[in-house]
Formats: sequence, C-alpha cells, structure tokens
Amino acid sequence: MSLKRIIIHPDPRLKKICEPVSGVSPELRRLASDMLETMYDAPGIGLAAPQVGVLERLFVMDVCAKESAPEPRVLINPRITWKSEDENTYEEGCLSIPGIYEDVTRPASVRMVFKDIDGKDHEEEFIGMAATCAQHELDHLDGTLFLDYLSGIKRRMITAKMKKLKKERARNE
Ligand code: GNR
Ligand code: NI
Repeated sequence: MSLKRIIIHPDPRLKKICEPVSGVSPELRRLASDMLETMYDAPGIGLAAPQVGVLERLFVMDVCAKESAPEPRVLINPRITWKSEDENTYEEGCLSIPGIYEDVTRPASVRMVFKDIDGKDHEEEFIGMAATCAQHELDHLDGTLFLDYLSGIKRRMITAKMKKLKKERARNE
C-alpha cells in the first residue's frame, strides 16, 4: 500500500468529468486500497479518484464514528437513483480545499447504485452524514467541488487562498 498525493484546488483535473470504470482488476484494487489508506491518513471521511489524479468514476468513504471499528467502502460507477425532497445543511470540508469549511445544503437522503470492489452490484440508501459525503464524492466525479455551491465572492476568495497555499507548499518542497 502507499499514500497518494492529494491534488489541491485549483487544478484542471478537479474540473473533469471522469470516465466509467470498465471493470475490476488488480490495479483497481490496488488504487482503492491506496485511496483508503490516503483517506485515513489525511484524515478524511471520503476520497474520490480525481483527487489523487485518476479520472475514473470511483470513490472511497468511511463515515463511521472515530471510536468504532473502521468501515471502509469502495463505490464504483455510482449513480443516484433517488433524492429525498427534504434537505440537510452540513458544514462541509474537502481534502482538496484544506482548512476551509462552509455550509452546503443537499438532499437529506439519496439512493445510489454502484459496484463494489468485487464487481457486485448494489443499491443502497444513504442518510445523514453518509448522504452528504456520498453526494460530495459523486460531485467530484463530475468535476464539481462544494465551492461551486457558494457565492462567487466566497469562491474567488477561497480560490485565491488555495493558490497562495499551493505556492507556499511548492516553495517548501
Ligand atoms: O473529509 C471530508 N469531510 C467532509 C465533511 C463534510 C462533508 C463532506 C466531507 S468529504 C471530505 C473528504 C473529501 O474531500 N472528499 O472528497
Ligand atoms: Ni472533497
């Protein structure tokens, strides 16, 4: 296993619509396992493939409480089949936008179809934090960041801040 470098906004790779995964393979298993390791290391509750530079439709997540046993999940070619009418507002963060937290309103529950790492089909309802996280991750696969739900002013301020952060990081390498 190995840690992957997480891409920081702004970056053209975070704006792309990702390609469907064509099938499970040893390489895909390896990628999923590296993504999980990278997510736990960060730490974060989700991580989408484009955040590590792979423009394919998969993400990993684990939204269980810190004290309980880890529940690593891998969702491949996920699609939303149903969204609830009722909405939920959570303060979201993103590993590609470090240190920034903003309220985002999304459907409170969603159903998703996806394949797991064994290629098996699933349909599952996500509620609460899991629903927010799964939608945040699916957005990444379509080149959308939580920033895109904020006002233009906020988005530009945060983007400027991230550009500065990236310059500082590059200088310290
Ligand atoms: O670690 C993360 N926390 C989080 C908190 C609220 C809503 C969404 C998230 S996902 C984020 C990790 C990440 O950037 N995934 O793409
Ligand atoms: Ni994110």
